[in-house]
Amino acid sequence: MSKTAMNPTQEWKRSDHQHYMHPFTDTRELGEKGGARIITRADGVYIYDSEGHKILDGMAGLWCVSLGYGRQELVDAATRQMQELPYYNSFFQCTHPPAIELSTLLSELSPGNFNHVFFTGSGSEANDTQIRLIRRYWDLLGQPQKMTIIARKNAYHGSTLGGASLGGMSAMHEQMVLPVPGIEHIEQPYHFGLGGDMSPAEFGLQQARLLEEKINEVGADKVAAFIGEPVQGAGGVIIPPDTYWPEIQRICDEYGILLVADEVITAFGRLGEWFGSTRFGIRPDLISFAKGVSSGYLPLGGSLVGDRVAEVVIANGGEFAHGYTYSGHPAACAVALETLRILQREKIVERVKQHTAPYFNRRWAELAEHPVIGEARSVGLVGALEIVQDKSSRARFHKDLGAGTRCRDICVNNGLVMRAVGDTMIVSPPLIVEDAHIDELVEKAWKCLDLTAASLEAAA
Ligand code: PXG
Repeated sequence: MSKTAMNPTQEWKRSDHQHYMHPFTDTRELGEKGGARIITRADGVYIYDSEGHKILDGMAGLWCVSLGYGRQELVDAATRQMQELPYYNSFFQCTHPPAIELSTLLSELSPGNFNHVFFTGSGSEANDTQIRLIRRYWDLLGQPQKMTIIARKNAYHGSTLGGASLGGMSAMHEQMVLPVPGIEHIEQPYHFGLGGDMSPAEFGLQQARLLEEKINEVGADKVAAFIGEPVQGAGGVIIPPDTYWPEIQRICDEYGILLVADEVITAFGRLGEWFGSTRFGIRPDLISFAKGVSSGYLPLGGSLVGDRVAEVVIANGGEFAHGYTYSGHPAACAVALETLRILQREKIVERVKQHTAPYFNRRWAELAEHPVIGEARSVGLVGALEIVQDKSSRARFHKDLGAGTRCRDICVNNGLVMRAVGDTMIVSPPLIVEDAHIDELVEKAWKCLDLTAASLEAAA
């Protein structure tokens, strides 16, 4: 037996620290604090680390493993496709069955005005594609000055230059000269954080009307599009009040600007519908997708192109000078096809809507009773908890106490993946969770909040 096989964890941690630059990580600090947890296998809704700990995956990987781990059909779909045709491109008048079948199925599943798909390898590339499509659209219509895209603060649209520019993460902008020209940001519909004493309904309208103000500030003749996640995910599961999206839709319609729904997290059942837009009454012109389309088993993303844009860019626009080596990768498309067929066959989206989400929403709401929780909100199968020092004033713990990361670390050490965004804890479990898993999630979360409260008290 090799030395590594005998005692792999320490060896792996050392090599990881020396060679692997992790995404969104202070690599030096991680090494100094004992290194990364090494996940070696997973099954169903549980992941296992190299030291044998079993951990409930409350985040479905990174919002993506909708069908849970160990689905043999997905492995078989990838294997079959890799044996048959592991790679070919669709650039130079070629195509292949998985991309044809997947684009056809996506057109069937998406809202009625969507009939075309552009494939990418990720959600970031999907949003870069949207920028290219939006600008091409207005250019072809003879209005090239209409190039400003309005997005929101604290939105997450990816890590490429385009994605990070559309996103409203100030830490990302600070590390580059971002956003790229022609992207503006308005404030987000975060009621708990920004709503003060306003009712959610009033606040939703007020935040939506910021779009109208921004359009007038920039000049309606210069604004091309608005982009938003139906529910902001990485920003902390910001669920807009029900008044928000209808008002955004009204404004987009009135000014004739394109509406892009970034559904990288919210599509394919996450909110109990095939698309989160349906849940919020959004009628988008373009939809970005990734993650759940392939259940995270292989990387795949894309842009669903609505008829309004397709009519101009595809039917009458000539060559669209844009594409990736892995656009429509055959194995990724085969896995995505099988993912969508499993969702259909096992009626998982309907089950989430009728049973799993209502049960999760009910149980999650109980966490609002915890002494350090200022709000427990959820929609579909995403949820957030606001950790506060004082429930009535919503005052936070001192920043230096790092309440969120403290809670996250306590959770993972007690068998639960729950992510921290500042002092907001978030979950997004696999869509296939059973009631018993939801019970386990809520019970572990409560216990970990107790431990967090005690630890904060000791540290204060
Ligand atoms: N749009 C949205 C709404 C996303 O959530 C992307 C685009 C980019 O997708 P890719 O495939 O390029 O990563 C995302 C990705 C987090 C976290 O910490 C969330 C994402 C990615 C990484 C971390 O919650 N979302």
